[in-house]
Amino acid sequence: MFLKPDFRLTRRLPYHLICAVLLFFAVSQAAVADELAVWNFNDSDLNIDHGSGTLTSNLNVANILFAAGTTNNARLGDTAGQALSLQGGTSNANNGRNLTFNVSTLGFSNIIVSFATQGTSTGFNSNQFQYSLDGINFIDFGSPYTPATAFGSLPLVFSLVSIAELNNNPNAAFRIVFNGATSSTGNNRIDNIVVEGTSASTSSIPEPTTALLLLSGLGGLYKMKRRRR
Ligand SMILES: [Ca+2]
Ligand SMILES: [Ca+2]
Repeated sequence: MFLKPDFRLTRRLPYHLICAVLLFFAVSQAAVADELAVWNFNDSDLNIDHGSGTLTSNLNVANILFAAGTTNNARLGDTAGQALSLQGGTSNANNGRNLTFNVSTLGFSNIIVSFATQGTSTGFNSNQFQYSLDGINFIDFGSPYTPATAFGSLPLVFSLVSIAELNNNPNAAFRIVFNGATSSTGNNRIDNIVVEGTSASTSSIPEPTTALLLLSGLGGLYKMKRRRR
């Protein structure tokens, strides 16, 4: 004996529910963030690995090194590979110096910066994240952070969604100012720096009128189907 699917059940599905599901998918699509810039350091350099942007540092060049990385915050299938490793330097000369990344956010909003980090006991233990609207003047964002002793599985996340001036800004820039190192070889590792945002093309949640049109259109289709029966 064969089991027959009960199509009556499908017919009874209220079209409101179908519309709600369709709208849910439309809005979900809107929430998808795109990576504007990713540095995975797997090729042991400061050149960007996905997207576009520039990364510079005023630490002594001898103290800008690379060491084993992590998959924490890795994107687009990146492997752990290498991570950036920044040392305090002779006489802790690198305290107060920084890592700066310039990333145009043209066409994007809801900017979020994240990265994985870890530090040794004598490495930089008081680091300030900053952002810039003009690429020249930097503004503290949040309190200084102390890196964990291991990368772990959760990245540091700085949500700049509330800073509207960072949206669609060709001069947007971000900076980590390092402080608190107490030995020349004390260090912080950083891996998988990601700048992401919502693109203009996917950020448009249907306006009420559009949603209404969608609903009435689907309603019409449903009625036509019913009349045919
Ligand atoms: Ca890496
Ligand atoms: Ca690279």
